[in-house]
Amino acid sequence: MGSVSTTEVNAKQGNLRQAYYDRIAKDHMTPLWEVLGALVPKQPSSPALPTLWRYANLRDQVMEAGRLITAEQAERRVLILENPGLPGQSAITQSLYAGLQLILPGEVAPAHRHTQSALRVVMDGEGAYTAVDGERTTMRRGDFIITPSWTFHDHGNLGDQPVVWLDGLDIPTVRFYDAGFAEHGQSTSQDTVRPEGDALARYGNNMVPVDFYQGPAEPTRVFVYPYARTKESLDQIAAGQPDPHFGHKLRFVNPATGASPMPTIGAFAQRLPAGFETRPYRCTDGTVYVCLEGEAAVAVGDQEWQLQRDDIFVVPSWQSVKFLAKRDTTLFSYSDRPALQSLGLWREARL
Ligand code: 1HN
Repeated sequence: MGSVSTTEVNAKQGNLRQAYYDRIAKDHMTPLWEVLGALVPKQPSSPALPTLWRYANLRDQVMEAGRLITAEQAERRVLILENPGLPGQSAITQSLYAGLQLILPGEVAPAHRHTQSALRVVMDGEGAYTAVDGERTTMRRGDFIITPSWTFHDHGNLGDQPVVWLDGLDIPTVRFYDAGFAEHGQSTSQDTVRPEGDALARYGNNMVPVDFYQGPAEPTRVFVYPYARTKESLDQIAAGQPDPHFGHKLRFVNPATGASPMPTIGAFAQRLPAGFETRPYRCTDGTVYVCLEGEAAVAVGDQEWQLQRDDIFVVPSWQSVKFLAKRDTTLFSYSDRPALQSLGLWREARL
């Protein structure tokens, strides 16, 4: 009797298994042992790629869109910043969306609401407003504005300059949970029911209305965090010692609870003094950064960029990030950190 080699035994066993997999696939079953390692990785390895978008190019491209379609025709005239590792998914990380929106003088973006939560960071131009549930706010550079889940919102440009902002939404998160609802408003622009500044005065000045008690998961009534205030805080704390990993970094909160302004998206503002180099850091919340001021070298995983004013980049989950500021640099960032934290999935490593 000739001996059978191990290779032959393995080949035969492989064929038998494959035939079995093919049979059970017809009944919608598949073997765990073939995918277990990929399902339960030792550490995150996001398909999202570290990516930089230069503002000069973004602006040229969105201005061209301005010649091709009106804001009203488009409903929202936005170029999606799509992660090259997530093609066709309208996603910048697995859980978040980013887009650059343009509104030209005289245009309106009609009122609607949806269960997706949104934030804006104003980048360019003056004279536009966003209205959230009946109150307008004038959009100024660096302002962080939110439209929480299911709040009516519309935009308009009453000035004479194009206005550009970054939109951040939890679109992939809401899609993952199959929880998307949307509807149009009754009119193109909402009727104003409160004067500008009302919400900030009532809820954003270390006080709340006497009979106001907020549920823990409710979004904040403060829907604009003016850059003037953010900058004032950063300027002040920058007189002190920077944290080795963060420089001077603050997170935006719902002032009534201390929680994130919205449950699915967290936002941060950060100052890196000229010449300061951060130690490498990573965390499980994939993060989108905007360079509001300054100039810095940034290393994300194996990528390195010379960051200029208004450039946008993404740090996927568990990729290390490290900065070297060439000048005093101010960064805005947003991520899914509050969602991960409330699910017990947030981790960080200070390297
Ligand atoms: C949206 O409502 C806005 O209100 C911007 O400006 C981008 C992307 C997808 C879905 C809704 C806005 C959006 C969006």
